[in-house]
Amino acid sequence: MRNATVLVTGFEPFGGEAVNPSWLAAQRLDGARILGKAVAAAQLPTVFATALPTLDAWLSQHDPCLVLCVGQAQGETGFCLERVAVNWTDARIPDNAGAQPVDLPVLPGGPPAHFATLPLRSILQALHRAGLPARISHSAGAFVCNHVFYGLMQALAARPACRGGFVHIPLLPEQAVRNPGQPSLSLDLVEAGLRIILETGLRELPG
Ligand code: PCA
Repeated sequence: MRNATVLVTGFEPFGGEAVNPSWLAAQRLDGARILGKAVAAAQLPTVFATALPTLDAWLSQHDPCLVLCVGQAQGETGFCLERVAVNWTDARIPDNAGAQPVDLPVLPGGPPAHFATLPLRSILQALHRAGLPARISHSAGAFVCNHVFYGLMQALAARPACRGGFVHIPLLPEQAVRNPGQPSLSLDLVEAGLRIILETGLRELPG
């Protein structure tokens, strides 16, 4: 059956961290079935030069009906449902290949911004009903996550049957121990929230 796959991506650890909860949580969903759709998880490099080619390869391989990219955001207390990806890069730290692009577009000549096509309001309400902390965010930053979110939505413009979006998640409790004062969320709760996001997104797919 075509369009039966859900693609969830997470990132490699970056910025000196040993783990990235986005990948640990995505991995837990690999092989799951949600509302009859098979979930495939893929890891993206936290590298400007290779993250989008890697994502494109996964899109071609799976031809998904829904894509959720997940990234870690230190300082966040809950799920940040990203509304908008901007065509701009301003890396605060080097990526995992040592590149630190500043004041450069993601896609020269591309539109200034792309919006997520997931039903963010319904997802927010579903997360809150489950007692999970969540908000809608209007900036995914200007590092690799925004870069991937922008590239994802640019790619999905050519795949109108596929909906997509990006969610940032907090550090894990074990990461917060090494980053005193930073809020955190357990991997179990992150996994539970991602399942809710995917289920709500699938329920509201057109057709
Ligand atoms: N977070 C970074 C990139 C990889 C990740 O998990 C970001 O917010 O851009």
